[in-house]
Amino acid sequence: MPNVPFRQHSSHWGAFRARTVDGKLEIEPFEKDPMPSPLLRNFEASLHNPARLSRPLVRKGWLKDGPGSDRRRGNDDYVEMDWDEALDLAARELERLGAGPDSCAGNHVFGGSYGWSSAGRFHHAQSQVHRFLNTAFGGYVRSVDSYSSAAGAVILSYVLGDSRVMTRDHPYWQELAEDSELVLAFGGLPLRNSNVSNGGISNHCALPAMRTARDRGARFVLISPLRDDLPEEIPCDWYAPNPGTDTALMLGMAWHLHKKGLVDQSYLDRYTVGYALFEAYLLGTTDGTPKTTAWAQAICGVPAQHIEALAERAASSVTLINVTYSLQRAENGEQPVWMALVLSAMLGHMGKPGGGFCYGLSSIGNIGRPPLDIPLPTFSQKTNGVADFIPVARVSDLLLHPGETYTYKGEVRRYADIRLVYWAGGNPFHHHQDLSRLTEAFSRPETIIVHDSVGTATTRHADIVFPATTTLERDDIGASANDPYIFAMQKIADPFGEARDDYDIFAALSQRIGVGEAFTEGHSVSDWLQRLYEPSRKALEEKGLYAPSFETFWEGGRVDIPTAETPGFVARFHNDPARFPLATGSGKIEIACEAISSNPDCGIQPHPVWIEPEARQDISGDTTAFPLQLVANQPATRLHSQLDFGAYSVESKINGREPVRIHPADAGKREIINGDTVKIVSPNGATLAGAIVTDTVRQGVIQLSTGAWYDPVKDASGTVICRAGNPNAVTRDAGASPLSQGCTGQLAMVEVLRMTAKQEH
Ligand SMILES: Nc1nc2c(c(=O)[nH]1)N[C@H]1C(S)=C(S)[C@@H](COP(=O)(O)OP(=O)(O)OC[C@H]3O[C@@H](n4cnc5c(=O)[nH]c(N)nc54)[C@H](O)[C@@H]3O)O[C@H]1N2
Ligand SMILES: Nc1nc2c(c(=O)[nH]1)N[C@H]1C(S)=C(S)[C@@H](COP(=O)(O)OP(=O)(O)OC[C@H]3O[C@@H](n4cnc5c(=O)[nH]c(N)nc54)[C@H](O)[C@@H]3O)O[C@H]1N2
Ligand SMILES: [Mo]
Repeated sequence: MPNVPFRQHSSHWGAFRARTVDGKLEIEPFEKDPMPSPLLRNFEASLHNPARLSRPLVRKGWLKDGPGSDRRRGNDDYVEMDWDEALDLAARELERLGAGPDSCAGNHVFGGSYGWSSAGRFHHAQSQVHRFLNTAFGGYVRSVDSYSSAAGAVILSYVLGDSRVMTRDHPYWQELAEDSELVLAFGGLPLRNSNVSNGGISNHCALPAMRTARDRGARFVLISPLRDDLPEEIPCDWYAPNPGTDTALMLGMAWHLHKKGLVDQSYLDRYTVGYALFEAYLLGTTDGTPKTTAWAQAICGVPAQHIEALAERAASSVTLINVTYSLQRAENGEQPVWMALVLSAMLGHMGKPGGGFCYGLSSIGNIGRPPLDIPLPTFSQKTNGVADFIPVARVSDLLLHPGETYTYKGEVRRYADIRLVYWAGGNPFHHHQDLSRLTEAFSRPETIIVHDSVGTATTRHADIVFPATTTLERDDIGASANDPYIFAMQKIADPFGEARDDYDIFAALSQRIGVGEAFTEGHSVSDWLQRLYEPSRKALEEKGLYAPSFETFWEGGRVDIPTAETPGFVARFHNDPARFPLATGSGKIEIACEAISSNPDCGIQPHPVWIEPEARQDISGDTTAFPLQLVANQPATRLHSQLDFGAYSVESKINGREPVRIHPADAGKREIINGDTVKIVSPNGATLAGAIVTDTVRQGVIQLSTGAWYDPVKDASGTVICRAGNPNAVTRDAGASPLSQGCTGQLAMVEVLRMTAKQEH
């Protein structure tokens, strides 16, 4: 047995030590992690999978006919090139588009480059591409908010001051473990999602916290279409409202609290504004419809007496109301988040340990863990001289409708005219909605450049593709908000083929266009890692804590960092609202919001309301063409589309396709049995998937996770069908509302058909 030492590393799904022996990867999870993530198993395949890109690729049509709009993107051949030749070609094209010293041509460059790439504070691909575009073009058109949280983040910025108030500093898992009496889990508390945190996670503490709460006698209520959105070992009452109707359910609860005199008026008076206006809506004074529990039942499908019992239980316990991100990744996604906040305020439990409102607990692993007390290593992206941006999920609109107007946060804005798209570390042909429409959008720019370590549907729509190393193939520093370590991320394996670090690719391009020194500042990677580490080390030293030199840190593999002991924002506000006001217009929680009501371009009502989603509008009965609700949630067996070819992900597939779960009653009607290949169709497209028939999903709902690699073919009628099971083949590309324009990919109306063996081929 060769004596290869294990080396420290870290990833979005956990810290670990690893080594390669005879080309095979061996992994030991971080010894202090109580529940290491099974996603670590996907890494092995990353070293040698045929999907890896080895050499630069240039699209044939682009080489032959030059830059320009081109419908062949997505369906063209590529030629392999030497690095020097490909870099020269790309640099000439960047110069043609205006790159160079003192350039200010960034108005026509889209560099949002949304995506999770890999953990690591230096090789973070999005930071690298942003720094490059700022250096080469003086800036770029960026994107704001995230696919994760847009409708929720935007509404909370108006009515609570900032969504980070809830995601960074309250309530903690520890409070749930020790203090909550009743947990209302909208969207559940899915363990699979808490496996992952952007930048890394060293302590998977969600299940241990839920177990402690359970053993103490706390009760859980799961409000979700899937039973396994709460771990099976946690007993719960399970309510499965129609997806997208939680706001109606919450309004029913609110109405019942009012009727029974259970509203905490003194809390509302002290900490909130606008309740009277909301109450008029609740009681139907303003619109003639009282939001009774019977009214709520007719919309959400949960019986009125259950809604009433739930409201009464919530009023008589210390109740934590958690809303996962999923609820707001939908049409009018602002409403359930805002309404949950209002319901919490009516109950008066906010500010009590273990009580109140929480946004995103269990959506991302590090939410609900105490914040850190020192700054994390940061790589400067330099300054973006272009003010223009898009809400992140409006990328197809941007490329298809240059010059046209749209609204965002009460402002009327115009889409830029984009000539160059540069993407590194994201996979829009996984993450964006209505991929047929995105294909059309990607035909428009003059040139598209993409870096990735693997050949994805996105690289197949690019003109120039540069092969990047993976995290295992380079040194880096790992650190993440709310995670109390800085990890050395030591190189585990040599780069695949001729793959290069994103940094080296950008350095080589920068040099060719005359901005090399500005991009690298003359530093090698190891110089940069030491520079990034130093401010954190210094902060530790100033606090009198163990602050090892870079060399000692690197050898030891990690350094502990302290968590903040000071009370969080929410606690301070509740202790003294006059002295510690929220960053809202009134300084208080806004049940009705003046900034929204005074600006018609906000386009939403001044308080939370129930709005029937357009996509759901004619689903009463079985007569419509698309009667089933698709829930397109996060995958249990990988992160997004990353390492879909890894062992853990592959084991979950059915005949090589993503599994879709369907209720026995819905399957029976369609003569679908376990293991069948099915076709999921919507007005926007179609995808194949492998059926699992199970009553863990609510009747009327099917569930297909995101992340299977988009693999489109056209059938005889010209319809595009994805063969792998990517739900974005069928989702709709519509913004959540005129206020946030957020991603609505979580839900879609569909039909499911059984495929015969003949149809499959
Ligand atoms: N229908 C529907 N769609 C959704 C969602 C949903 O709920 N429903 N959820 C949305 C959400 S919340 C998100 S966050 C998005 C996620 O969407 P993305 O973040 O775009 O998805 P990833 O698969 O993580 O894409 C990361 C890409 O970066 C590449 N990569 C990894 N490391 C490196 C590196 O070092 N360098 C380079 N150059 N590339 C690298 C990977 O190979 C991969 O192709 O999806 C969204 N899409
Ligand atoms: N393993 C793994 N973990 C991940 C990720 C991953 O790709 N893989 N991605 C990470 C990222 S980037 C993000 S943003 C988070 C996302 O975190 P979330 O957005 O919270 O996660 P989802 O899995 O999309 O949805 C959670 C659950 O909400 C339920 N749900 C859907 N619609 C409704 C509704 O209308 N009402 C109710 N009550 N429930 C509903 C679904 O049953 C679904 O399983 O996850 C993170 N964690
Ligand atoms: Mo996300």
